Amino acid sequence: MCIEKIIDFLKDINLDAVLVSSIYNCRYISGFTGDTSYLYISSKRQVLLTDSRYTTWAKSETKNFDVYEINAENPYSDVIAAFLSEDNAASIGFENRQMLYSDVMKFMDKAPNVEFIELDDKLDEFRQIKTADEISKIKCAQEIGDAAFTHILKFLKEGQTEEEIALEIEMYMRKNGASKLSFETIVASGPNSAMPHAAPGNRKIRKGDFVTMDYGCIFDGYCSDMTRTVFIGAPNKRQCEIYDIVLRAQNAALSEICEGKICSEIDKTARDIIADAGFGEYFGHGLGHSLGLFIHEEPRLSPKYNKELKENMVVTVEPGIYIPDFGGVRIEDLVVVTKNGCNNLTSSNKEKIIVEK
Ligand SMILES: [Mn+2]
Repeated sequence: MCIEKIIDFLKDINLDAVLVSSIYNCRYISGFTGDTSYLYISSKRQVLLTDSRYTTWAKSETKNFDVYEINAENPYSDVIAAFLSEDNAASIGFENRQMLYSDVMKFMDKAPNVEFIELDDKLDEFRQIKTADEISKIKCAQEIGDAAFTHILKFLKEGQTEEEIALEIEMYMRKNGASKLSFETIVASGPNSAMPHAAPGNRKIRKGDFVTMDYGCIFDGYCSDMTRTVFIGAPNKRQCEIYDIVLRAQNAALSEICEGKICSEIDKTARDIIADAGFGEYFGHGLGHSLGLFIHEEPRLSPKYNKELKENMVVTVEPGIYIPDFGGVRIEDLVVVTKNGCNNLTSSNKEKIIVEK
C-alpha cells in the first residue's frame, strides 16, 4: 500500500510515528512476506527492521522502506529509540493487541520521554476493503478449497477416521497450489459434529453420521474458508430438518448482502430463521467474518457488529445448528460484497450430499 496513506493517518490522529508489528500489517504496508520484522514509519523515515536471516529477502520485496538489520548489540528497542530521538518524536502508536507485554516494556524503557499510544486494531482497517489483486488471490485459494471438496466426495467412505479425511483434504490442497492451510482443518463426524470447532480425531465415520468439514488454504498469502456437512448413508428425518433450516438461513443471509447493509442485520436474518424453527439455543457463534492475509478479520457478521458492509469487502456466511449428543450442521460460503449484492466465490454443491460407500 502507499506510504502516504499511513502518513496521513498519523497526521489525522496526531502521532509522530508508528511501530507496526503484526506480520499481516507489515506485509500489507511494506510488501515483505517474511514473518519477522517491525516497520517504523514517520514523516521523516520509513524503515523495515529485521535480523540477518531476513535482510536480503526483505530488500528484494520492499520498495518504499529502508531495510535496517538489527543484531545483539543493536536490538530493536535501541534502534527505535534512536529513530524517535532523531525524529524529535513525542509520540508513537503501537499495536497493543499484537505485541508481547514484555516487548512493549522494553521499547518504553528505552524511550522514556515518548508517549506510547495504543492503536488497538486501527491499522487492520486499511485491509478491510480488498483490491482486485487481493480478491483474485482469495478466489484462487477458494477454488483450491472447492476442488478439494470434489476430491473428498470421491474419497469418503465408511470406516475412515476424521484424521484420515483431514489429511486427504490437506494433501490435496497442498498438491494443487496451496502454500499452507489457512487454519487447522476441522473434520467432525457423528456426535463430534455438535462441536463447532472440533479437532479431527480417530473416530471412524459410519452410517447415520453427519460429517462436517471446515477448511481453507493460503494462496499467495491469501486465505480461503469453506464448510460443508455431508451425510453418511441416508439421513433421518431430524437430520434433514436441521440441514434444511441451516441452508435456508444461509441462503436468506446471502440474499441480503450488499454494500450499505448493516452487518448485525444480516446475522439477525439467519439467526431469526434458526430461532423461529426452534433451534435458537443451538447456534452460538457469529454468522461470519472477513478474511484476507489472516483467516479472521473484520468486518464480522455478528449480533453486535453494527457497521456497514462496503463494496469489495469479503465475508463468510456460516450458520450452524449444533445439538449435543446428536450432531451438527454448518454450511459456509465465502463472498465478495458488491454494490447490489454479492459474488459467491464458493462453488461447491449445498444440496444434501449422501455418501453411499
Ligand atoms: Mn469461517
